[in-house]
Amino acid sequence: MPSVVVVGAQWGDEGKGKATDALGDRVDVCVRYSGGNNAGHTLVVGGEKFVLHLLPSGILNPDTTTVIGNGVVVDLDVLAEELEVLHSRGVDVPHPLISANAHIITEYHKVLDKVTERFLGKRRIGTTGRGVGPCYSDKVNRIGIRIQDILDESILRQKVEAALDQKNELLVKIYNRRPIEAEDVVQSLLKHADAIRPHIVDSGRYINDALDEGKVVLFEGAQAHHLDLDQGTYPYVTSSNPTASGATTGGGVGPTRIDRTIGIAKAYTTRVGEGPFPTELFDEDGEALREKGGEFGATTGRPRRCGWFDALLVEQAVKINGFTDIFLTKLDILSGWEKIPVCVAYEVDGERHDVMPMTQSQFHHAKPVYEFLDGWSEDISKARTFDELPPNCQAYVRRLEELIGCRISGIGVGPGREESVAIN
Ligand code: 2SA
Ligand code: GDP
Ligand code: MG
Repeated sequence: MPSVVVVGAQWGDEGKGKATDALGDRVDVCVRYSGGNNAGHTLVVGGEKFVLHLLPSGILNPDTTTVIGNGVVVDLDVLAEELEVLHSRGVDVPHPLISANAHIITEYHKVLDKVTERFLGKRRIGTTGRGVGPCYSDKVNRIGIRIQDILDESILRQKVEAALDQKNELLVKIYNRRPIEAEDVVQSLLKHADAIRPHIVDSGRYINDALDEGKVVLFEGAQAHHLDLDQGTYPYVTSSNPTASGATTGGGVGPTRIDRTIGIAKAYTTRVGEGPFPTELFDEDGEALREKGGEFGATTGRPRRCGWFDALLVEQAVKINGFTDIFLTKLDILSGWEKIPVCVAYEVDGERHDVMPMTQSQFHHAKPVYEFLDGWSEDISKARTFDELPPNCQAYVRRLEELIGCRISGIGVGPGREESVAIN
């Protein structure tokens, strides 16, 4: 597998971190290609839990070089803190390489993220409040601050001042807040200059050179297909492109360089933040999934909304991303239900839809049509081969494969690095 992209197939938190880490011993270079520290990727290694926000999930593999790609937005305080926390826990990881073209999340992005959400009130997106959306909008508006700007103090100052001319108008006049001082922002960024300078790279060249040398490169997505700015449930999305094609723009490689795209799908569905969710449960089953699955935001701690597996959602992600295979996570959480509902179609205003409807208003009105699959009661966390899974559990996996139109090549049966079933 010379190059592989890992993408969330639902609304995030499918277990991308674990899947990325588990592939680790075969990976030479692990690249984060989108998002920022809105992500929370959980790894459990030797019984110890690590939650990474900005660091690529390959970082715990000693032979893997990690890269923060140009498509990522970087909060330098968070980067320094994440490395420090790992070091203080005795985990001696090297500093990741950082793309010179990655954008920097500043104080004013974080303030704007929070005040905009408050201003939107009932129409809020439910962001993580990490400044991710405002940072990406500055990138698109061509007033962003990039990692390379740290290398030139006078350019950095000019850019921060130009951006703040605009932001302070907004903060003071619309949001009734105090203005932000440009010099405070400049100094808060410059204090990281010495630490990051040796690690700044032309990441596109670096990654393509690695591929030319036959190295294995893994592109790690954050968030998920249905949170993608273009493909997701807009406007309830994040401000980047987590989909597989985002790995090419956010990693700086051409589409011909990608060999495999793995979709990570949870055996049920969760969502955090606002937005439509047809199979969402408001009853004791939803509560049980949240409790058993530990479904709380890995960044904000917010309770995740929980519901049954929605095959239309994942089938859409399979189609648009061109997944070569799916890794199905958290199947162990479904042990104990007599019948497990799976959404196989929607009913929208009396009409049946076998694939995701085209428009936002149809999707908002979609009612799930369920097929009820037989459950199993056994603990499956010790299973390592498909044959070791109970027959009903095997049948659940096979039925999902049919419904989503994609091969399931692996199954997660627990949070630990080793707790997986490989299917050949
Ligand atoms: P943002 O902050 O601008 O990216 O928020 C926009 C929407 O994207 C959602 N989003 C996420 N959804 C699931 N998981 C994410 N990471 C954390 C986790 C979430 C947390 O791993 O649990 O801790 O709350 C993530 N990041 C962004 C977000 O909820 C908005 O719907
Ligand atoms: P990510 O954002 O996609 O990396 O996922 P998160 O880390 O936010 O959430 C996934 C949660 O499920 C984490 O707590 C993981 O440790 C856990 N997890 C991942 N795979 C499995 C699995 O197969 N079984 C169980 N029980 N937990 C898992
Ligand atoms: Mg997460």
